[in-house]
Amino acid sequence: MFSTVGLLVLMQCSEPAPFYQSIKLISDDASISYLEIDTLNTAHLTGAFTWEFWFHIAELTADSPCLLMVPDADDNNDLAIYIDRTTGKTITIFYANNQLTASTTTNLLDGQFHSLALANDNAGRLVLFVDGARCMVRNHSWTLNPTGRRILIGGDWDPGQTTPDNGWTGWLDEVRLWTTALADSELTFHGQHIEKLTQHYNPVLLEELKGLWRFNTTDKSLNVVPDEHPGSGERPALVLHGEVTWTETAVR
Ligand SMILES: [Ca+2]
Ligand SMILES: [Ca+2]
Repeated sequence: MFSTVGLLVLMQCSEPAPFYQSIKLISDDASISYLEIDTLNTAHLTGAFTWEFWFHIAELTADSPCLLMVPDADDNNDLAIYIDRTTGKTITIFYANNQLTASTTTNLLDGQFHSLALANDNAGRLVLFVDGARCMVRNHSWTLNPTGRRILIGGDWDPGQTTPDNGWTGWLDEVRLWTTALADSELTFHGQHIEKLTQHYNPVLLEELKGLWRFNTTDKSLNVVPDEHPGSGERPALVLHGEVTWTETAVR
């Protein structure tokens, strides 16, 4: 029978399992590391959507770091997000091969964690938020034409090429995909509160969350990141490519 003293000794001797809270991508000019969504329903990509990223870019390659690239059938930028590698304050968005730029007072390359969200409603309103502050609003009539495959996070495909580039070294703490344009007030809240999925409990809104990759696990051997959105439906996984490691580093 265990004595109380014996149990205390056992508890003091057992190490808590490390908890990994983010993914580290390690890239250089010779080869980049990235995450690829195995397959994504194109209906999640073409209507109203919000992409959200919490990330920390620590080291650059010779290219501007790419957060997201959704290619069309020719591997052109159907939807893509790049950060200017010189200032860290200009963000270039590609949408249906159209190029937009946004400016932010925040330097996204200052060695800190940041959040970035891109939301598009069904009425042609596209907004970009950085750390909870809106830095672009644009009305458009463009239509996306994604294939649902070869979607990269942390790099891009150049047209006609099979080698990904525009990588960077740093951490991803969380990525989310919604099939609705989150309201500006919601995006402001999310910029400061990664720990909450919604500002107020909202089961209707949560049904629009179709991809949730938090990179929180005790299992460092995983070579895919499972989707863990709370509702039912498809579970697109992120496949790790290159030098990718689980780390205990997190935003919070
Ligand atoms: Ca490129
Ligand atoms: Ca995380």
